Amino acid sequence: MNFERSISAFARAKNVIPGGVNSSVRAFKAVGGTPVFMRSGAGATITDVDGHAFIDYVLSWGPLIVGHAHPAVVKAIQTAATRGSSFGAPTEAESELAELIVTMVPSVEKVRFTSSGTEATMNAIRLARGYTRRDKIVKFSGCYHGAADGFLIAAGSSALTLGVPNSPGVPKSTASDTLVAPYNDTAALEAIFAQYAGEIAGVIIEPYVGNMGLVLPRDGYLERVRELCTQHKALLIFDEVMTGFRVARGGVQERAGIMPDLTTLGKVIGGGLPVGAFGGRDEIMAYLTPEGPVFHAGTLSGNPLAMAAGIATLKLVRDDATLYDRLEVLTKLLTDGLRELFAKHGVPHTTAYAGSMFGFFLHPGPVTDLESAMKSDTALYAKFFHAMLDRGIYFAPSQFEAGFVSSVHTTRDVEVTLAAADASLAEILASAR
Ligand code: KE4
Repeated sequence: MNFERSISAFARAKNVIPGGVNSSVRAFKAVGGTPVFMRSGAGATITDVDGHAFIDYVLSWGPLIVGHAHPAVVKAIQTAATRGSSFGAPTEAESELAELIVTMVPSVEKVRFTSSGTEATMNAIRLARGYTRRDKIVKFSGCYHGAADGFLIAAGSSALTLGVPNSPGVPKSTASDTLVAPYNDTAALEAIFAQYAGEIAGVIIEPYVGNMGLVLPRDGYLERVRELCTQHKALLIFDEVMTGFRVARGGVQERAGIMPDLTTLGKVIGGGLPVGAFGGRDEIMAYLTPEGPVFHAGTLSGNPLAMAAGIATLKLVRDDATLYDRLEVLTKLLTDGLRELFAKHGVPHTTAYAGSMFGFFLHPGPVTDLESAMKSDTALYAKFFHAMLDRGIYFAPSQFEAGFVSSVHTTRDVEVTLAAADASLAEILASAR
């Protein structure tokens, strides 16, 4: 494929934007080459500035569960825009989206909106600290909770890809209040609670991890995390920014039947526009200003256009009774097909899927945490990514990300994807001989 317009667009961008991108993972550092500049999306397809169309499994890193430019979402945004874009005053749209979330997410009784997932997790942590009057937070290596200082310790996603899981610029004083344990390791978490009993305000976890690649919890792991938080009166925070409305209508907490104390959300609830949210039991959320003492604010929190896109998306999710069954069937078809092809071509691999999320590592596995995820053959992943891109398939430009399927992906899309994967693997392995 000829990417000449992306190449010139990238050169232009780098004149005025550091690295030419506004979010690091987009820079293709993990896979090499020039980042593809996109022009439009429609349904399951995304088209770049050179006119190449791709079947899109990135879906803006998760938000587009009903695909690009869904007519109901576009109409909702257009209608809202004719009434003005922002008021800095409460609107009924915020209550409507909040009601949809409260109805569908089991543990959430009250919810506050922000403009990104990072803001949601930042504020959830402040709320946990204010509510418990404790300072320490536990996170898990390889999990990513956004670009706030306290999370950039052993962080996943592009922090991991770019080799800065502990970013410069984070003060030691901040890092000292973030404790890190390996995911899927109950003994390590038990040891942290034993050492810091009474100091831990909260444990924030991606219940299914999407930011190491997709890594699922061992049986009983999340239940033990819940028990330890209850025992030590620390708040359990499910960071469902990625898994919310993705692995089930009510996220992991519905699928696993585990109730966190706080939940952070984003991506799907904005339907592609900037929205984050944090929510939980009323008695905890009541600690937020102006009722309580824990401060929260945001100029564009609850923005009318973003609310309109989120409402339209969540109504589609709410009213489509078979959506999650269909998503799981299609995602399983894709994941099983990839596994068979990796085996056919003798490529070491392990795969996983849950709801409409999927992932694979080019390593025999099992992959249960960051240490095992890091054993994946990232050089081979980069070759596979580009071979698939050349065949019109857009996978995540990093091994340490998850893939996503939408309600408008079809069995035909999966067949085309698997045929491209077969040809890509054959090409890569032939050139390696
Ligand atoms: P944002 O601030 O990017 O909206 O959300 C941060 C965040 C919080 N929690 C989880 C579980 C997340 O996955 C994210 C953001 N996810 C990445 C994808 N791995 C966003 C892509 C990017 O950084 O550009």
